Amino acid sequence: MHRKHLLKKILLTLAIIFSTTSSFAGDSYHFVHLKAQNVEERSAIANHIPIDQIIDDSIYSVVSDYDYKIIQKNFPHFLVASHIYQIPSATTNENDDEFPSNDTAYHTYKETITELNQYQQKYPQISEIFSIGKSLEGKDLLGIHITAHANKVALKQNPDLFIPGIVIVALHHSREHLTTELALKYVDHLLSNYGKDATITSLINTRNIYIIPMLNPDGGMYDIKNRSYQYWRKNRRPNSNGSFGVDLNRNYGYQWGTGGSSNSPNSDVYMGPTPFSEPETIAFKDFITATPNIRILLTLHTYSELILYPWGHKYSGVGGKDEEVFAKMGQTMAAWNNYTPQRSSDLYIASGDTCDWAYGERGIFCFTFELSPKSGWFGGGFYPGTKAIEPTFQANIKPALYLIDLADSPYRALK
Ligand code: 0X9
Ligand code: ZN
Repeated sequence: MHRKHLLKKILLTLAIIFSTTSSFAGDSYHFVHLKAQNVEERSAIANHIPIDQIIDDSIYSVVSDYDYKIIQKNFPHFLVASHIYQIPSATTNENDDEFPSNDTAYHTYKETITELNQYQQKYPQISEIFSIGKSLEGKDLLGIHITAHANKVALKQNPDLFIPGIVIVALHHSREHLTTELALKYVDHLLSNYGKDATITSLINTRNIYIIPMLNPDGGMYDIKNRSYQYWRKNRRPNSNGSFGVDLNRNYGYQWGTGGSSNSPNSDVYMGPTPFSEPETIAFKDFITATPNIRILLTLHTYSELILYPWGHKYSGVGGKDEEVFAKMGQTMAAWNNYTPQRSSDLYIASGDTCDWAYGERGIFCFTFELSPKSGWFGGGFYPGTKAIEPTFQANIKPALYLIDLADSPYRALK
């Protein structure tokens, strides 16, 4: 980037950060820039804080006060720069169950449920809402099952019938709202093209497609509290020490707590007191376990534009043919969305994530997409605005159709 232009952007960003500082401030967050030379150094950092973006030897993250103190204490030599951001507290009586005014195109929990209901009403022959359980605060964890009616009838008669399944799940992390939007766009595109587009018609006729747009609705709605973004990541579990939240993507029970997560409840990468301590991860695990036809899982996160696959808890790959399948599928999808395909642990070690459990325990070919933007501080990071929704869908529809297609046998990817 041109130097002058870069300087202008930095000043603008700082102006935004400081102009949004309220005199009735709530929590503060810190935008941090760290330097780490290699994956081992990054993994050491990942034991304490989330790593949002890696560019060469730089790490960019937004961290809570608590996590910032941990960095200052443990990694002062890695810290290059930081900016404090004060989250504005409520100053009006505005309805807090709504996105900030520029982003009302994003769906709240209620709007998501309404949307799913409307789809079910409009397309009763090929869609059905299902619930996998309840969130900690008691919200229904809803999904939509897309398949031809004939499949549902056949499955009822013979539950052992193999109709290949895929699940797409969004919003493990509260602030990653773009993932819910992509999930809803997928639903709309699939349903509205049935009987019109030959590929989609055939996929709906031959697959069980499960889409769960909000696995962490408590966190997602907390993140838009007072109609200003809270930079919230975890669920809303009241922890024993008075802090809140477990990182749902560190709470799965495969090699849980073996690196890249924290046992401190205050941490933004808190693993929880035990594996599967949270209603949201339990519900998702139980749903997968009860749906053995699922061969492929896509879990949506933001940001950085990456396609990730196991392992996440150790540096090696899964080995054998499966490793080839993961790599080939990753490369194929990357050609469409222009994201970077890689093993999760090439970024940093993290244990207890969805994909390590899904593959390690259930043999499911599981991918994590880190959606747009590519860049944090200057690209919008977790809050890229309404303008990011449509391009993110356009970039990721082909990868989704490819995954749905391969759900009968992911090994076909190698043919
Ligand atoms: O750290 C995470 O949970 C994911 N990134 S995010 O910025 N959305 O929080 C990535 C998980 C990838 N898994 C491993 N690196 N093990
Ligand atoms: Zn995430």
